[in-house]
Amino acid sequence: MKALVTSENEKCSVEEVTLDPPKAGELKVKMAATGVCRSDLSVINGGLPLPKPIVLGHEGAGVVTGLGEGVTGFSVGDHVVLSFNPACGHCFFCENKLPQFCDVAEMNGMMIDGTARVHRQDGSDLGVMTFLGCMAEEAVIPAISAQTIDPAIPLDKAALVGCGVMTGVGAAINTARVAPGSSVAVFATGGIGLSIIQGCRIAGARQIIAVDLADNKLEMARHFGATHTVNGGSEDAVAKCKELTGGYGPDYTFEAAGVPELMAASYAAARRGGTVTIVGVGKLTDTVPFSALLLSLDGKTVKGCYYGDTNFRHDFPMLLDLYQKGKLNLDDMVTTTYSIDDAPRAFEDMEAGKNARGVILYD
Ligand code: CXF
Ligand code: ZN
Repeated sequence: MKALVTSENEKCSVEEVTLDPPKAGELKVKMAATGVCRSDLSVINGGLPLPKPIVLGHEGAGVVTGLGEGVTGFSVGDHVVLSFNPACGHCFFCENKLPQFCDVAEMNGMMIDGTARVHRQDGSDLGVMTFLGCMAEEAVIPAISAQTIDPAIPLDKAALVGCGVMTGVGAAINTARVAPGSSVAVFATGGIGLSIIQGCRIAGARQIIAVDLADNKLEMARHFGATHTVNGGSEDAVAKCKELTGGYGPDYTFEAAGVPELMAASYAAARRGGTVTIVGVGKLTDTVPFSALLLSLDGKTVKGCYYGDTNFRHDFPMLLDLYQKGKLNLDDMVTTTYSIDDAPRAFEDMEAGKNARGVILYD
């Protein structure tokens, strides 16, 4: 089968690889669609330090074509959305209702049992991103990383729920718990930021301020529910957020780019007692300075957000139900589709800021 692989000396390329059958507790999935996320790019450029060579892809949906020994709750033909974090149900985090942090195994490119299912033509092992490696025609994945969905839902839209949409909408409704009638500001309006905006809209926010440097992104932000837009290149975004909220600042602010200066701006913009949610995935060595005085005096809450604090078994079907009811717009999130052969171009388009989401489709 074909898979998109990144190696030590090259960005990424499509390779012909072999895939083992599923072992105990695993599923084989014929991929229908895989979203292209900034974290895939981070694996390529080393920002996310996963061992290479590795098959990219962690935001996907497809159809179950095989079951490993002992798998229950899935059948061949089931439509599934993949989660980039497994949920074993038994570890410390799963038992404490924090399945987004399930640590059943180390995320090091191998499967949960420490071995590989994907191999190069010479027989050598290939890792897979987040136990999935779903930028490939087929994937063998842990059953505890999959959720069945209503087969009526188009898989190219369902795929987005596997990372970007879950992360963004979850940041608004699970992490920040945006209240109806509130004011929010979203700093950076790529795929995650647009999903945060949608989450805030669904939660009933009254005022949604989108901040970005690119006017095309701000236009998209309006389309998905922003009530105000601020171009941070030509305006002082923090001052503008305050001006638009009676001088106080929004009740909730979100950072969605992983950039320290934007994290500081989202902290500065929030009103006293407000909630600042950091969703962007920055660099391990980057730091954000806070005033030691104002941290106390302004009483703001700073929350980190991983995977929209999701319990994916509950949240994937919930988001897709919102989609089916016309409340969550996934259709317009998919702005360009690519064949697997064309997938490297999706990363060029991402760096050029062209897409809300690019999606790879398979035959
Ligand atoms: C990432 C977070 C770190 C592991 C891979 C996925 N999240 C979203 O893109
Ligand atoms: Zn992602």
